[in-house]
Amino acid sequence: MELTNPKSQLARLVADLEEDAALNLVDQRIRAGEDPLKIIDECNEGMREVGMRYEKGEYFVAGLIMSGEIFREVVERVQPLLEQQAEGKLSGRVLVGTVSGDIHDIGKNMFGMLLSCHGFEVIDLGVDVPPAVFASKAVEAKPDVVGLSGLITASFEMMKETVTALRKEAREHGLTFPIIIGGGMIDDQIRQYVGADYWMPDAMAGVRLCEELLRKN
Ligand code: B12
Repeated sequence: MELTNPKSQLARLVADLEEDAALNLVDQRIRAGEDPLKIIDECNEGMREVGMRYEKGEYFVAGLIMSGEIFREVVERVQPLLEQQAEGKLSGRVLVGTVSGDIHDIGKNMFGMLLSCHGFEVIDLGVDVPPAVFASKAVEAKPDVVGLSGLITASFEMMKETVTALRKEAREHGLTFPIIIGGGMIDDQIRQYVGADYWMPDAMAGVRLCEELLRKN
């Protein structure tokens, strides 16, 4: 198998779907006191490589599923460390979900987990959430921030519809909440297209933005 992006050993093991070896290495690095966010970043890099191999036809959907399972197990291992490091001073409510038609939830779950570790109340609507459900839940929960996740191209259109539905309901009910979008392919051009207020490249940056937005209010 060709290695197009052999940056770190952990990223390579995830990319090669070497579950046991990857998890053993994660355990070792946790014992050595490494920053859990660095471990997650390297796994993320491995996941991107899995996606590239899938695009090239070197992996099939089973490879995507396997990589998702490895990532889930890594998160299970680092989550207690992240919880220990939790700063949790501010409190605010964040409504999160993956938009309609998209079932990717690893990044969204990570955003939610890090928010909880930083003292936020998280209302997670899950995956494949229709725009109308997002909008009605926002009216019910009155969140301080709404975060939409989407990883596939088709999600951009759905994010746009979701932002429109959220803004309409917010106007009608006198609510104001900023909308942040995130997911592997999101950039500022997509943010503009979708009409969201912000986009963030990773979950931790999203948490910092939520903290900043709450401080401003
Ligand atoms: C694992 C995986 C799957 C798993 C998902 C398991 C799960 N429970 O989520 C399964 C097998 C289900 C899957 C299915 C499919 N997948 Co898939 N999948 C992936 C893969 C390899 C990794 C995604 C991942 O979890 N990465 C790790 C997480 C941590 O990264 P992340 O989600 O980007 O999140 C980070 C940031 O983006 C951010 N973030 C994410 N959301 C949010 C939200 C907010 C508000 C904020 C602030 C931040 C934030 O925080 C995270 C950490 O920093 C990607 C490859 C890739 N490059 O992303 C393909 C990929 C996304 N999949 C792809 C495809 C094509 C599919 C399928 C259509 C395959 C098929 N033929 O069935 C289906 C789609 C099903 C659907 N309708 O949604 C394509 C999409 C291409 C496109 N242009 O649309 C990709 C890019 C692979 C590729 N290169 O071709 N997939």
